[in-house]
Amino acid sequence: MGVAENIVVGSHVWVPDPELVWIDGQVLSIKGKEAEIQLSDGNKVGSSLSKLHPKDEDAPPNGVDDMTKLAYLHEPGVLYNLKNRYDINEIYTYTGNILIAINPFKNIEDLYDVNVMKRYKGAAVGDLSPHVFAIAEAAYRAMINEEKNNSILVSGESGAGKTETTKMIMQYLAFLGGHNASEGRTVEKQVLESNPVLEAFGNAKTVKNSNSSRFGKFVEIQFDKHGRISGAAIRTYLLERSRVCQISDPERNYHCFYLLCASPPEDKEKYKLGDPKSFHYLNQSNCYELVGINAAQEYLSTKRAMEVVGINQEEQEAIFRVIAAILHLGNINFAKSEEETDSSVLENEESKLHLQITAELLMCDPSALEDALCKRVMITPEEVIKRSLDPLGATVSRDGLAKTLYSRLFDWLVQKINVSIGQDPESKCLIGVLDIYGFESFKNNSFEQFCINFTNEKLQQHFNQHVFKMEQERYTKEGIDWSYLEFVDNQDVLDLIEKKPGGIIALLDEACMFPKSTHETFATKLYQTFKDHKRFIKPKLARSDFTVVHYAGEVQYQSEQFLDKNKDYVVPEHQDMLSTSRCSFVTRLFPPLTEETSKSAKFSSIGSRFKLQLQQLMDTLNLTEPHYIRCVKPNTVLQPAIFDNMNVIQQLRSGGVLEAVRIKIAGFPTHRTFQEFLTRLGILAPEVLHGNNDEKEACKTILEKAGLTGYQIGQTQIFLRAGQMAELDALRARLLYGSATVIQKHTRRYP
Ligand code: AOV
Ligand code: MG
Repeated sequence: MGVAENIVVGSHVWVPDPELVWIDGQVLSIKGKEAEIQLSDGNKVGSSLSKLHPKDEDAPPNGVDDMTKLAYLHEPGVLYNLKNRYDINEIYTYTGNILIAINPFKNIEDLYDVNVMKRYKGAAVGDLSPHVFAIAEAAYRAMINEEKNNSILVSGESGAGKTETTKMIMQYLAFLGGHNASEGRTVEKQVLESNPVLEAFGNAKTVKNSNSSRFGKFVEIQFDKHGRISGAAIRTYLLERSRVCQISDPERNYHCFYLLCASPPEDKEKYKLGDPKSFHYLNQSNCYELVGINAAQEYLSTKRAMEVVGINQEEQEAIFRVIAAILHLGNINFAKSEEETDSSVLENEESKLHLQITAELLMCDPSALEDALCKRVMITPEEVIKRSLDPLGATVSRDGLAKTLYSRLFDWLVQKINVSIGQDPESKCLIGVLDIYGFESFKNNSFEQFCINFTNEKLQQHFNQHVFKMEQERYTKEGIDWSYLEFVDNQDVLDLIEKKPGGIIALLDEACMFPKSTHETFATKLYQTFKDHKRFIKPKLARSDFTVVHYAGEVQYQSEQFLDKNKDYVVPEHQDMLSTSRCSFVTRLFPPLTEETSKSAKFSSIGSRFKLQLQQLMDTLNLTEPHYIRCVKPNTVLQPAIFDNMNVIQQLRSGGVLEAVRIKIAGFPTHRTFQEFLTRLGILAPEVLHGNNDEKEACKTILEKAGLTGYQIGQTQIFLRAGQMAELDALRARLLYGSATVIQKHTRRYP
């Protein structure tokens, strides 16, 4: 039975709207399959009945704290429930076990202070209002009681609040599993202080978020048998490398560059730094400062955090020397050589100076640095020749060196933090917290988006399996049949991407290994291989673009840079030059190549390595009891108190929230205790209410009288299929008001 049958003249309905997505109104008249509707904004519109959804007039004006309490679980119901709550600063809402968090873009007073933590300690989910602490509490209790690993998976688009949410979770876990203040530099302090360090080096301002994480992160917090934090391990995923040498207005490079430029005079002197505007890697954008952030103070607090996580003064100095060297490196420019054609020399005195300083900071030989930037060694059977690069080639070489230096530095930081926090080999259990990039679809989508969306497909599969399992368990507990549940899987998209052999990543690796490949030959290969794949589309008119039909929608990828970006390749000349540095920190970043590694290091596939990392992540997650938090960004202007329906609904669709709702709808989305059911619908069979004490029987009679089928009666509750509550309400409305007279009657339908 469709929705249309439940809608009569006088029904309150949700009508599709191009701007608001859904708008409410009341049906004025129905002709055939068309309805005329009086909208709440004063307009009248016509709409096909099949497009309407019934609106629950009895829904509480401030919303319900769990979507499953909605009488009608459908898209407009979900959307407006969130909106009504957001308007009164209730940013958290459950959908069953999933927490939805809508970014308030302002500090909500007393939302996270220690008294709130104390209240949530020991409370069950649902006892108190929805909160990120309630989820962390549930994970901790489950871990202690069942001695099982748990995980909390935080997702959402850029700027939705994942990182902030993750920090709240870690803070709460440190509160529960912390040590005495007298114990000094404790594990939990180190875990918490790893955040500002990683943010300084791995976050940057983007158009979507002024503190955007440019890497994915999984933090495993280990606990001892007393439930106290005893160790931790941090894994990071795919840091964005291109940002180091290329930014566009109004974005910024990684925070650490600006912090260092704002360091005290003696440090600036030491690192030969000055105005950030003088560095090419920073002045490609006009944004140097962040609103509300004092870079000089941040520099000092980052150093303090580095100290806490065990990075000593000497190491800090080496790190900042490398950071400064990267800035100077970016200012080395090349010009055509007058003497040799197709070769390059340093452009001018200024470039020579920057080369000198870069070499000094990296503690290597300036002429070796110049050679590494401008020349390539060619080994022929007869001799070894040095070939010069043209100015463009030398610039590419320079940027490559900057990216390699930075990404090695970042990996070093992560590893160092891991070593100094330490793993607890005797740990009983752990809680993993995942802060990973959400689904992305831009005008231009490259290899990064491809990897990010691949991650999301993986997590979506995990999510679906979990939601599905939870529903089954709930039904089994009530002793009802769940054979209705249909499981929709995205395995086909995953196969398209990662299948070996023959998936997109495998074909990309093949292309990278074959010297004559171009992005065009790669794209052609994709078109041929997947011409009948229903998740793959060759866009009309496209010559090298391809579209993947992701669970969250279609994304068109530009293949131009896929080959380049997939190659993790350190130029041997760079490697050789840096491994001779007099600075032990730099040589540690570039250990000399052994015969073995130098061969295999020729081409290492970022895509394949990422796939492997993801598989390891999934294996870890599969051994845990997961908890999900879906962060939502209510607007694109990053302002408080603006709830943009269109934006929110897109995220609910792509973030799997509506998918979870869909799985619920496929089963028995509405459940009511016998008592609740009778209160609302007793009027449909008044005779059963008199003289009959068996609530279950009374409910059964009402359902039979209404002519419904397919519902289930559990031990304590009635389980209705989607739309059945609306049908019952429509019957009740007819009984109460007759038919057309209902128009304009806004009184509650029953006392
Ligand atoms: P993200 O992690 O999801 O984006 P963040 O956690 O960095 O997003 O949040 C972005 C900004 O929103 C923060 O800098 C805060 O200003 C604000 N914000 C987020 N959550 C809250 C909250 N609970 N209360 C108050 N303000 C908040 V990205 O890493 O870009 O994908 O890559
Ligand atoms: Mg983040």
